[in-house]
Amino acid sequence: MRIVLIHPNYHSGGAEIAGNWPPAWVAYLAGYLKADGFTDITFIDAMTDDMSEDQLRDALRRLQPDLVGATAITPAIYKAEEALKLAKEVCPQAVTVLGGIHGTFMYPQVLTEAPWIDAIVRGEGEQVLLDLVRCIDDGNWPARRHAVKGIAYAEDGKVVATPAAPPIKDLDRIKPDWNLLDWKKYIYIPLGKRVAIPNMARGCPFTCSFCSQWKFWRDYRVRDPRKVVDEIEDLVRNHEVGFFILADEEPTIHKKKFVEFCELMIERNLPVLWGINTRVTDILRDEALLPMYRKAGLIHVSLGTEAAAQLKLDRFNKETTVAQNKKAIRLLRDNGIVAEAQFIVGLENETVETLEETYRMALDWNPDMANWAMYTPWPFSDLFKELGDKVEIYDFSKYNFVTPIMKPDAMDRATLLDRTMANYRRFYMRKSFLSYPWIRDKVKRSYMLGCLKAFLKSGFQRTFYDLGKVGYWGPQSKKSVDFHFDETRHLDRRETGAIPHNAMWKTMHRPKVKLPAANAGAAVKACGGGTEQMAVSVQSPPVD
Ligand code: B12
Ligand code: SF4
Repeated sequence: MRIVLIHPNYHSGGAEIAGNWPPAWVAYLAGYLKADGFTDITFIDAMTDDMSEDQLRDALRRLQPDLVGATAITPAIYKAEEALKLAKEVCPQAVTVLGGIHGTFMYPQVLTEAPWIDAIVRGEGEQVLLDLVRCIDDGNWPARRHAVKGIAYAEDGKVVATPAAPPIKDLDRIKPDWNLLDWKKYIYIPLGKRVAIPNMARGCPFTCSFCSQWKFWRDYRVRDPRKVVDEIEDLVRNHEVGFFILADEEPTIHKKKFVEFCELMIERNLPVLWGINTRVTDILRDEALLPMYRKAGLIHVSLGTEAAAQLKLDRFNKETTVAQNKKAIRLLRDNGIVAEAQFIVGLENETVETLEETYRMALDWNPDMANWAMYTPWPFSDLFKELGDKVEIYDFSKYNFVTPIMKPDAMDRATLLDRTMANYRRFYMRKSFLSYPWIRDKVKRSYMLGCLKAFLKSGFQRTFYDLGKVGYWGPQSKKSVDFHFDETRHLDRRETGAIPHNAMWKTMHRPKVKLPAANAGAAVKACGGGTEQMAVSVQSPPVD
């Protein structure tokens, strides 16, 4: 049975400015299928290769697959739908399958607007895809598709969702196949080296209202660190990978396993640097361990410092959080680790003054890097429901952290973009002249200058924040900025076929505990979560 997996050709000027990144989903799915004997798998990276529709069509015509699978995060959904439409046209006999976060929750809408998609795999993909492939291979598709857990499909004009598949308990059963990727394409610009995205843990015990990752994976699970380090050794030795980020939501939550991971990295002494996203509180908790983390190769930590403050300014004691954020940044920097502060901006209560405040905070905390992401209301997040009709744009292709989806009450979207760019300009101008060139630590200095190079490249190419696409050339161009929203796209909350649908979907989380506003603050975590949520989760992971 021939399987083709496609990463759709979607681009947006955020994380991509740092280089071409390899897709982890392909390696993990392919490895799982291959272990069961389904070895005829080809991967088409239409994104990295910037493939036109004709090129994709030709490739599919040549391959004549039996199954075509595409991935989709929310902003890539239309590109994924188009890729599968094209697959259906060229190979009508092939079963077309969509996976990834958007279809997991939005399958009623997706199956309605893209009827050429035969099945949507909901949630964690490995076991569900394997079951689906077996069903096809046994000649039982579509007659017995209802027996495949964790999929959705359309039948006689109705959307059918089979019961959710249980999360894979032992993640070590998944042996990724990294050989499927053409490694020379994936270069991380700051270091000029090949980059990988291995996955140690899945899920998150927190339940932040603006995030949906905790819902997606449902259960927090972590792999045996030794197996992860083996995988990294393979990536370094056999694929010349020189930098990686962990795909994990929160890699440091399970302290014991994270420490073991770092110790093993030190033991193997691999020529590789790496980065993570994590929480301020974990950095504070691990203060004494930071030199060891750095020795293990950890060079870059991105912190969700201001997310909660922007989202719920009135719900927590900002002083505590500000102090914690500042301290975590200082600790990282003192230990030679690049500290990146993440700010989420652009909610309806954003003003020119609050944006300015984030800039002042960035100066005060003095991280090595700062990032102002536009708030993006994932339609399956809790906050989306709270926002109600304040969300006016349903063109999901712009749900990408760089386009202002919400219009703040006090300013237009172009002003929001302009003030955000002003923060970037001022922050990085200072860093370029007063900081990066003077860093004593050679490794960190060259890393920071490499990051600057990536920024400058995307600035010249006008890909940063999609500035070229929207026509932004500085404050004077504000009036002519056009975000090109497709306003024909809509989500009718009353229409059951269009609203996010969570039938038979259970997470390990119990309902959130509503804390009184006065004491909510002390417990707030970097990404906006809080210890109150940890306390009530059914199976909180060990945090010793
Ligand atoms: C690595 C990463 C990237 C890499 C992507 C590399 C690549 N080529 O894939 C880079 C840095 C380029 C990137 C960029 C962006 N990213 Co990103 N990224 C991540 C991150 C950290 C990990 C994703 C990952 O690899 N996970 C591990 C794999 C194994 O999981 P997975 O992809 O979900 O795949 C599993 C299932 O979804 C399913 N599955 C997935 N695809 C398919 C396909 C089929 C056929 C099947 C059957 C199953 C299936 O099976 C897989 C195995 O279980 C996540 C956050 C997180 N911690 O998850 C954000 C995340 C995915 N990114 C996000 C966003 C928004 C973006 C950007 C738009 C931001 C920006 N403007 O820069 C861009 C878009 C880039 C683009 N052109 O598509 C959001 C998406 C949210 C949403 N609802 O859509 C996330 C969740 C972050 C967040 N905080 O919300 N990103
Ligand atoms: S801590 Fe919050 S923002 Fe971070 S992954 Fe978990 S739920 Fe999402």
